[in-house]
Amino acid sequence: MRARIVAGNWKMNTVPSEGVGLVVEILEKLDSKYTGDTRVILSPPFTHLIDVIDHVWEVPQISVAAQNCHHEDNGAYTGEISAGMISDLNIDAVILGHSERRQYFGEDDALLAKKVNAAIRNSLMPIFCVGEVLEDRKANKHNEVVTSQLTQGLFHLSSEEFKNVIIAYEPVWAIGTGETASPQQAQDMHKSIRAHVASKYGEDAANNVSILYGGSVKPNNASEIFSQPDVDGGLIGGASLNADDFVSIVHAMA
Ligand code: G2H
Repeated sequence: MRARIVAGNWKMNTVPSEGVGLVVEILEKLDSKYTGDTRVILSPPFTHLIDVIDHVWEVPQISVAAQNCHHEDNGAYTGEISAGMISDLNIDAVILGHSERRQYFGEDDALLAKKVNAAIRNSLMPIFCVGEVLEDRKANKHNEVVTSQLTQGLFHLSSEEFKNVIIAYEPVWAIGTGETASPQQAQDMHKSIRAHVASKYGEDAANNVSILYGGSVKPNNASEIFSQPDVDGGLIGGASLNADDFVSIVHAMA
């Protein structure tokens, strides 16, 4: 049975005190010993990963993810953070391949494949993001683009390594725009992603991998998107910065 997951990607928002305030509020509203069926992941900026993990490390169904890591384990890379530095904080996941990293920081599939390796070798679960831009969708190339991102970024992993991967489908045209993929568009893409995983790793692996939807998920549209059979949860941006909204999205997954 694959995991159901709601992950909050705080992006470059919150200073440490605000981040701690947010996690405290989420715990109050969710339950300070939350053991729900939906796994919750919080992804704050690097500066307060440690503060956030301090608040949730004893909560069974809540974990913490970083938003990026470098592809090397150490070295002369001023300003960078390695996967080992993150996992040493008892953090177990990292978001990789987010379209904002691809778009603003020039991260391509070849680099992302190396970052995925760095994550796996340091026991971090990659939350690997894929998604097409509007032109691709208009040209009916969305399936092709997404399958290529998966093949190039992930499919060098062994079957054993692939068991640690979470996939997030985030159509770029729906990110922070207020526009969401329709539940049917999300389902169609998630089904296509699962089929692509099956073609490489087999049916069992495809049935076990969690595929999250991301892109303007809000309390008022989460239930419908999450009710699709191949949607196993969400990667939430803007709405994860408000404890009421985020907790209501977590409940929408139930
Ligand atoms: C997509 C999503 C979270 P938002 O980037 O990764 O953000 O929910 O604000 O569209």
